[in-house]
This record gives sequence, C-alpha cells and structure tokens, in this order.
Amino acid sequence: MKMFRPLWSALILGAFVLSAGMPRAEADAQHPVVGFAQTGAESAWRTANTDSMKSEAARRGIELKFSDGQGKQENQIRAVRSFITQGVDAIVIAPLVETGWDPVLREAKEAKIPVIITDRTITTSVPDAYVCFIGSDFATEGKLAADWVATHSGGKGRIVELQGTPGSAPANERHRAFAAAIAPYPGLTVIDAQSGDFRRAGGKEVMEALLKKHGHDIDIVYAHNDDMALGAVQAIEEAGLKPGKDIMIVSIDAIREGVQAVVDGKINCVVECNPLFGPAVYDTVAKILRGESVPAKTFNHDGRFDQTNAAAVIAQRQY
Ligand code: GYE
Repeated sequence: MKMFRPLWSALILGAFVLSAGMPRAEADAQHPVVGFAQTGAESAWRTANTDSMKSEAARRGIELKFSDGQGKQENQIRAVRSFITQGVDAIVIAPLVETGWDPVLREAKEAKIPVIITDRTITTSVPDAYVCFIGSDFATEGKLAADWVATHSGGKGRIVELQGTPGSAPANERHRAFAAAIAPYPGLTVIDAQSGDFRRAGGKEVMEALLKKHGHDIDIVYAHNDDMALGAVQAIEEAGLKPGKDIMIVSIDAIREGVQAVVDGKINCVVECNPLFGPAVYDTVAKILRGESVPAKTFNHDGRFDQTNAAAVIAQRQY
C-alpha cells in the first residue's frame, strides 16, 4: 500500500485545489454565505427586518454574516469591506443614506461579489454597482399619507413633519412625495419639520420642542415612521392634549403597535411598509448565483390602515 500514498495525496491535494479555485457560488447556490450590512436597530421596523433576514437564513441553511451598523455609514462600509475580504458569495446592504457608497461598491465589483441593495435606495455613479433593489416604494408611501391627510382634514391644517434620518432614501422620498401631494391644497401647510432619526425617543423630543414653539397651532403631525409617531403621542399626551383628536397623526410602517394606536384612536392613519423581505432576498441571491436574471427593482405591496380597517387586521399583523 505504501507506494500508493503519494498518488492518493496528489489526488486529494488536486481535489482541494480544484474546489478552492471554484467560486463558492457554483459550489452551492442554495446554501451560500451571505454578508448583510444592516443600518442599526433604530426602530421596530428595523428589528422586524433583521429578524426576517436572520430567521429565513437559518431556515434555509444559509450562513449569514450579520453586521449592525449602529446608525453609522462608516460601520456599514467597514462591514462590506470585511465581507469582501472573507470572500462571501453575496453581499446585502440596507444603506443608511443615499450617497457615499461608490468606493466600496467598486471594491465589491472588482472582487466579483454580487451586491443586492435592500430597503433603502442609493445613488451611485459606478456602472452596474449592484444587481438589484428589493424594498418598498417610499414615494408611494408619502403620497398615500398625504392623500389621507387631504381627504380627512378637509384640505386645511398646519402640519409638522417628523422626518427620518437625514440623507436616507425614506426620509428624502417620504418628504418629497408628501410635499408634492399636498401642493394642490393651499389650506394645508407644513409649518415646521425636524428629524427624529426614525427613533421613538427622537420623535418624542422633537414633538416636545415643536409643541413648545408652536403651542396650539399644530393641527396635524406627519411622521416618517410609527416609532416617531408613538413618541409624538407621548409628548402630546404629556402636554395635556389628545393625540388623534386634538392633533391628527399620520405615519408610515404599520408596525403592530402603530396599528394598535390606530385601533385605540391615538394615531389616525398608518401607511404600510413591509420589512419582512428575508425570503425575497434569499430567493434573489440563489437566482443570481445560478446565473439567472432578476428584476432590477422589486417593490413590496404596501397598504394603509385607519379606523375603518385597523381592527380587522390587528390580529394578523406579523411585525
Ligand atoms: O420606515 C423606519 C426605519 O428604511 C423603510 O427605516 C425603512 C425605514 C422605516 O427605521 O422605521
């Protein structure tokens, strides 16, 4: 047997070299290694999104390398660089802000690692910087919120806007679309706007400051997410006013607590923004790794809940 040993070693070494040289993608499209650069944990929406990405990876036997960016773009960029160094099969980014991604996207492209942008859109000058986008249409959400306000306010009211993270796609687009949709109503005016960074504490602080500044001159709150709206509800109650009655409140996400606040009459309307796209993301990763084509943009279908339909859906809310 002794004389066969060199042959066996050579064969085993050869097989090892072959598999190491073969892209992992080709080795196993169903069980890839995926790096996910998450923004942070600023809201209940975000926590639900993280849970969806993690639990679906575990269910499918996908190795997920998860990074919490803690609300800092530089942390996300560092995470993506480390995914590249580790040679993951695909990179998923939920980009905190719209700009500033070009260098790291160029690096991923040079390393031939496919990138999927989820949740928030970006602008980039790098050609073919990422394969596709999966998320919600923030402009539609802003318009749905504005249309509800226009209909239910009789086209009149002084609005304060609690904005999301500055420079983020949802803050930019929810602002722009809302402004455009109320423009035909001269009686509706945004009298002030401040960022609460998509956080509950941020929404409460900003609302306290706005109530101090404007006193009883606020008729309507438009919050870019439910967490800030729920913070505003607290501030309004602490100021001795009735949220949902003295001040109309409209927000976006439709997290369970937000829909519950609609049932309770404290928020008037929530526009849905579904965070549960783990399954769609991993289906897309598998397709990309198998060399199949995927749509450049996939948008979730988002609904809207108010007093007319919130109670009927509350039990089925999944996030
Ligand atoms: O609305 C907010 C979260 O990017 C759509 O980010 C997401 C937003 C969501 O913090 O709650």
